[in-house]
Formats: sequence, C-alpha cells, structure tokens
Amino acid sequence: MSVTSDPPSPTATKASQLRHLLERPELGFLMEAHNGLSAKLVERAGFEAIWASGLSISAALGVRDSNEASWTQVLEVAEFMSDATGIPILLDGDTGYGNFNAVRRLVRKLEQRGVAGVCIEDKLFPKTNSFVRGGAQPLADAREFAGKIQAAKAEQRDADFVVVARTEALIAGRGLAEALRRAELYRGAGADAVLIHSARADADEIRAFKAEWGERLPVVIVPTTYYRTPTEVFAEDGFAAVIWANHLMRAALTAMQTTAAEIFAQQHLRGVEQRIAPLTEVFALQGQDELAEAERRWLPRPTTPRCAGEDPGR
Ligand code: SPV
Ligand code: MG
Repeated sequence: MSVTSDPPSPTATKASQLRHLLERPELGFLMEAHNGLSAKLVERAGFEAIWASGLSISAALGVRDSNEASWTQVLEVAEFMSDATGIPILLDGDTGYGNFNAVRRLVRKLEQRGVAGVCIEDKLFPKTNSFVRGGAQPLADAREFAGKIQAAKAEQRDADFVVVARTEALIAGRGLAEALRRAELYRGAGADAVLIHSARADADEIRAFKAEWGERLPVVIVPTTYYRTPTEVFAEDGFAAVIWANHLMRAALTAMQTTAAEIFAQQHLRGVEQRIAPLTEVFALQGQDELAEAERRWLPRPTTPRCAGEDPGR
C-alpha cells in the first residue's frame, strides 16, 4: 500500500482523490447520498467523498434493497450524482449484479460516468440487505468472488479507479477466521481495499479483524449498528475510512413524514413554511444563477420592438 500524507493536487481526478483518501494514514469519511440533491449536500457539508448507497438509492426509488432496481437504473442515479458534484463517488455495487462479466461491464460504465470506484460484496444475486435476515445470508463462493475482483481490476482503464472488496463473512456468522481468509483471497485478486461489515452493536469483531489484518490493505467500515463507538477508536486502530451509510436518506424520511403529516392535518402551510428550505435555496443548489448568466451569453438578445401593425411573419 502506498502511503502518502500529501493532499491530492486540486486537479486530481476523482478516482485519484478516492484512492488517496483510502491509502493515506488518516481516517477518511464517506457520506451516503442517493440522488443528485443529496450528493450536492454531502459535498457542501465538507465531505471528501460520497457513498452511493444501494439501500438508500433503492429506498428513494421506492423499492427494496434486493436488486429490485436494475443495475442500469442505479447507474443512472450515480450519473446524476457524479454530474452534480466534484468529489469522488464510491458506488455500492452490491454483488456486481451478476457474474464476473456483469462486473466488467459495470466497471466500464462507471468509469465512463465519472464514478471513482465500486464496492462489491461476497453475497449472492439477488442480494438482501445485511441487516435483514443477518446470519441466514448465503455467501458467494470465495474463489468465484475473487474472480470478479480480478475481472474488475483487469477491466478498469484508469489505474486509479478503486475496487473495494466487501466481505460479509461476519454478517453471515462465519467468524473471524473466515473473514480473514476471504479478505486475503480478495487482496490476492487485486482489491484496492477491504470492507469488513458487521451488524453487531459493538465494534469488537471489526476491531479484532483489523488487529489480525494489520496493514495488508486499507480497511473500510460501516458503523451503522455500532454507532456508539467513538470515532477516535477507529482512527487509532488504523482503519482507512468510515462510511456513514444511510443517514441522509433516514433524515429525509423523518423530515418528509413529519411535514406530510402536518400539512395533511392542518390543510395549511403556515406551520411548516418557516422551518423548511426556502425556494431560493433550492434554486441556488440547482445553479439557477449559472443558467441566467448562460442565457445572457448565448440566447439572442431581444431586438427593438417592432412597429405596431407590422406583420410579425415578414
Ligand atoms: C448500503 O448502504 O447499501 C450498504 C451498507 O450496503 S448496509 O446497508 O449496511 O449493508
Ligand atoms: Mg448496500
């Protein structure tokens, strides 16, 4: 692993920025987004990178996190997010939506759309969210999954494009030894980082994994259920990055529920108007000023008014 603390140059590609975040010694943070608007808010909050969460994207589309949205529908969302922002996106690529061949095509399309990296997990297609049915989650054959990692790495055109191998061994109740065995296999296949997932309320098993794993590859974690663990612990243990995986989607859900219920009950907007974003903020986020400026430059200026009675067709 190449370690550098130098910040990436301002002109660095999104892929090289994501690679730097994972490989530098300091802990990095990826914040979930699920559409263009939330991606912009992640960037404006100051985050260096975006987690394009499969759970949040599918929830926002009104479907389950079970590959009910097709991979091209997810790709389209990722493209809106990428176009809307200047920071790198790590796409939650689930199981890769098929075999090694599907993964190759996914990598090709993600690079074309400016997505900086993909994370794929060693479960079976169609996947189930890791917090649903926990221990009953079937795992992919580890060698077959390693082949997907190899195929992804062989396919990428940009050497900085990041492939994160996620093992669900702990989620599936297969224990630390199996998690380490799988991670090592995926490292051998060329993964740039390992994501070790856990559904426990404490960080013991992911910390035990990191202690055994050492510095072989950067390790990414998702502290959704062990949110009580202080972040300094993850930094001291030498984890590479933390993913806050679904919190904007959940925050939006609560805000929308409350607002919808209040407007429904009151049949009036007085109660909510003062506490929701003004339209001026929406227009600012959409870059309305830029369009007005472009119109001044590119649209023909209105000519002097024609004389009354003149035939407008002539
Ligand atoms: C996601 O955000 O979709 C993830 C993380 O994959 S988790 O929901 O914890 O599986
Ligand atoms: Mg997911």
